[in-house]
Amino acid sequence: MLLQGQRFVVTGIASKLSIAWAIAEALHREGASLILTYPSDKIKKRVDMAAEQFDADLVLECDVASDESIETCFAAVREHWGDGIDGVVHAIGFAPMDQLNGDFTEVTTREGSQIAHDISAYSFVALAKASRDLLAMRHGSLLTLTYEGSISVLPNYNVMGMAKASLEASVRYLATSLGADGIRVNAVSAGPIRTLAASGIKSFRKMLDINEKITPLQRNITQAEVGNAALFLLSPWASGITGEILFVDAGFNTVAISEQLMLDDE
Ligand code: NAD
Ligand code: 0WE
Repeated sequence: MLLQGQRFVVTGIASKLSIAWAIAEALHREGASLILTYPSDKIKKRVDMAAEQFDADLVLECDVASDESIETCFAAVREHWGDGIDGVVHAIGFAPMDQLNGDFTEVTTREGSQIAHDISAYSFVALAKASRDLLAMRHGSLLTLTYEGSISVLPNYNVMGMAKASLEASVRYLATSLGADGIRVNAVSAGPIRTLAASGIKSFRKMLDINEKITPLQRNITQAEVGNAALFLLSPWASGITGEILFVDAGFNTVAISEQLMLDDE
């Protein structure tokens, strides 16, 4: 019970496969109290299921495309936990589907780029603004989820790579801005996992197959492994860590040419 008596707001649950579901599960397992959020009525049912399973205090609407929705959400959080919160989890990413299939230069548009950056990167700053006072009261922390596509190129990740690079820079700027308030800001960079956000991505299966040939651990990672790393960064055990991107990718980012791919070619 690492987090008994601590309070977290978790965004980004859309199904049992969601990374946010596994983070909520890990936080709940360690005794934390939770508020869960959903972006639209379509998703609410799933979040209600999670709320029941993890004994959440509240389920609130929070569409990060709208400042008003974010403000209303955190007003309700403030109403419930007026003396502060210990953490906010941002597990949100979105680009229009047409941006994620095909040649980067061809398929990337101004509108697609704006949406990807707004929902996937700026929204983290927006959540930081809305939760700053509550986090400062208990020296809490912010956590987001990113992906290797911010640094190196993967087929079809396209404008999401730009948005994740922006998100990772925001982790560092927020960490510096909020450090004086005792608030930490970190990210987990997760390896590929089959979630709703991976469905509809052309040849995602193939990506997972190739990934397990490249990683030092010779396998893909699980949602639960991301949940445990997230739990650590959100916990007092990580009190000296801020502005950090922690890879939970079975070592993928450390390898340039894998032994396995050399063997396959012989
Ligand atoms: P997911 O589809 O389960 O989660 C994405 C979430 O974004 C959903 O819950 C969706 O409701 C939410 N969302 C979209 N638009 C929103 C809006 N306007 N307001 C509020 N919420 C909105 O998929 P996931 O893989 O669990 O993704 C969670 C995070 O993890 C994303 O940031 C994603 O980029 C990141 N990530 C995923 C992988 C992977 O391979 N699945 C790897 C690394 C990082
Ligand atoms: O960040 C992500 C998911 C990004 C994502 C996925 C979708 C699918 C549904 C953003 N927006 C949408 N919009 C939709 O309409 N990941 C890290 C998972 C992911 O997505 C990829 C990947 C990987 C890995 C897309 C192409 C290539 C690899």
